Amino acid sequence: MEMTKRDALLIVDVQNDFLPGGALAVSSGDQIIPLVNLIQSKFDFIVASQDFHPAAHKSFAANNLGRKVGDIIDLNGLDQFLWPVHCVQGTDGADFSKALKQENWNKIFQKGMNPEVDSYSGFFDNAKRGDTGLAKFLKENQIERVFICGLALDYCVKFTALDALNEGFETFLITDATRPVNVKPTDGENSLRELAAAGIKLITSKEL
Ligand code: VGL
Ligand code: ZN
Repeated sequence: MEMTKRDALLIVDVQNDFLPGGALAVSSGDQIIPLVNLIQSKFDFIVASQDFHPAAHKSFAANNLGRKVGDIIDLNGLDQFLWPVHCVQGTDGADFSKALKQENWNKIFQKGMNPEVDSYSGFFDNAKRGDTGLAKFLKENQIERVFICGLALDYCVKFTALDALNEGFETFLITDATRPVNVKPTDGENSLRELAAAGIKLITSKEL
């Protein structure tokens, strides 16, 4: 593929808590890191998202009396799957993996700071109210195509890709540079099907 100045790489949530040994580990999530590092060399413009919760975030089962991980509650009108405590601001779990190259990043977009709403997408919270400013930043920098990789395919990668498309970017998912958390074993495959049906182009890193 011919890469241009109008292309951006979006690296979603490659943080310690989503890696093996972390609080919300994605199986084989660490395997994408060498690939993400390699892919970065193809791009002049790179942004990363960072899941960055306050300890009191209501998406954590521990902050909902009598609830456990995997329960679904109503959180301010939205169905909320309850997660283990993860990516808490100031903890090692919220940090990017040390194996991940960061020196060429243009900007980091943090999300999930409002304790009353979860935020899977790097663009907007799940209620579509809070805006991280990512779309504006990409547009100000004349970006037209976004290439997405990172964790987890079935949550933050999926919703970031759908919002990117919705914001008018030609959107590519780099399928070998993502992994699903698979709350249900088919979530990963279903996400790929859903993204392709929406008009997101599925490519492998070799095609870049
Ligand atoms: C994520 C669940 C909760 C993700 C973040 O990065 O995919 N998943 N918070
Ligand atoms: Zn989270």
